[in-house]
Amino acid sequence: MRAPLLKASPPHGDGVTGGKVLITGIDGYSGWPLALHLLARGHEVVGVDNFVTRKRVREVGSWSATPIPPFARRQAAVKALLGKEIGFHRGDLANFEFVRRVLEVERPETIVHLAEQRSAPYSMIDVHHAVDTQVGNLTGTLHLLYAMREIVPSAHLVKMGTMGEYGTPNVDIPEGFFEIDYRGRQDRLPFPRQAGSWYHWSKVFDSGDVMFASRIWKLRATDVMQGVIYGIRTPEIADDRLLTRFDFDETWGTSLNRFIAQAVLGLPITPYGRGDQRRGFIALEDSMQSLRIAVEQPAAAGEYRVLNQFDAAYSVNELAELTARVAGEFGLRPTIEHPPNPRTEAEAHYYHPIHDQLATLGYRRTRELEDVVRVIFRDLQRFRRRLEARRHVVMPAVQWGSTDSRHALAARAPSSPAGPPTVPPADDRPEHSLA
Ligand code: USQ
Repeated sequence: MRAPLLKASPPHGDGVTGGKVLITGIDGYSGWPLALHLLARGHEVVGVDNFVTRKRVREVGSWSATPIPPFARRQAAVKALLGKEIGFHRGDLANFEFVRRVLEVERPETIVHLAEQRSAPYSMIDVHHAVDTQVGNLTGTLHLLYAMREIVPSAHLVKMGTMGEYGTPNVDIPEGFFEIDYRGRQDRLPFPRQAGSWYHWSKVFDSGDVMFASRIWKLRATDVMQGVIYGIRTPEIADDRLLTRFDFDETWGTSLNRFIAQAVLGLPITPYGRGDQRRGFIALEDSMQSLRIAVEQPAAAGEYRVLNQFDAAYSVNELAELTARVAGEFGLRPTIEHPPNPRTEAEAHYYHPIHDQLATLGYRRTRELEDVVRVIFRDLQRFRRRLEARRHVVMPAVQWGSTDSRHALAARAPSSPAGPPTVPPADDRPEHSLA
């Protein structure tokens, strides 16, 4: 069933009047805060989602630490607290007719495409999860590209990619392209991709498809090479009714978010293996700022623009130590343990990606890592009961070296005799009739 399409209220906010933005994956960790941020900037926002992230997180026995109400209640909260409306179409990008219909009805100026399976460990569970990830992600992107070409050819596609497409080469990582001099000839070529999971490879293939479509059809496209995002709050998320999801289990939680949840739970903080693997990180609020900048300063017709989006690179050891130090301020004394690395990845390597383009477009870092970590601790202490109920899904089970981790996942049992609640609180019930 499709939620009624609402008419957006006239733009207001801090002076910026934006065009209509369609966010695919609006119910997700990034999609929801982006919707709130763009509304505050005066954009009209319409979303698409099939609620499959909620379903997949339940599949691995977890839930968001923050309670996430059904989407209609999220829309109602936006109306009550911000006086704004978010249009919404429930459906799956795997259905090309659905994609066409949404673009025909909405005719957005920008499409921010976030509706993809976003977990590396989930894609590594077994062959079915690998196929589900790659087929689903590529199908959705191709359907969007074809429908854009046909219906809104001058719209701008902001596509969520990942820094993980590049891997960890022993040279600097440019923003998408590099100049090469080979056997006496020169060219500007896409920088080699060396992804580290089936999920990350799906983003590589997506990037190729978006680059090709922008070339043959003169589409405008920005491919955002997103680093690891951390945090719960943005300026628009002051009221708990507007919270975004916060995953902490092994499959859906990302490293720093997980480390803080582990500290709150009294579990060891888990930098995998040696812990010197480095990644680029960015606070949720600044990630929203970057995406908004990409929306408001679109790529030119036929341009395939690549933005590396992160603020600073940290090793997971550095993040673990910082987490343990800030935990002390909250009376917590977590230990740091190094479980055998479930992933196949370099654990000590050169890492120097360039990230200049967003700054050129006006991006400025506004959040310091340590401050955000404190805010997360404060929030997670309030949601401790929900963390406790799922503490058995925190430690790693999915092994990159195995072709089938389903049994390891299924073997995880609740550690408390009471186990997790069998009936979630009313505000966390899944959306009905999931696509
Ligand atoms: N790691 C640990 N301990 C943990 C969890 C992770 O040491 O408990 C390590 C991993 O081995 C890896 C690093 O932390 O070396 C990053 O892992 P992550 O789970 O924080 O992030 P990742 O799996 O790479 O994926 C996340 C998002 C994905 C996004 C990506 C950006 O789930 O959607 O594309 O970050 S990036 O990492 O730059 O590719």
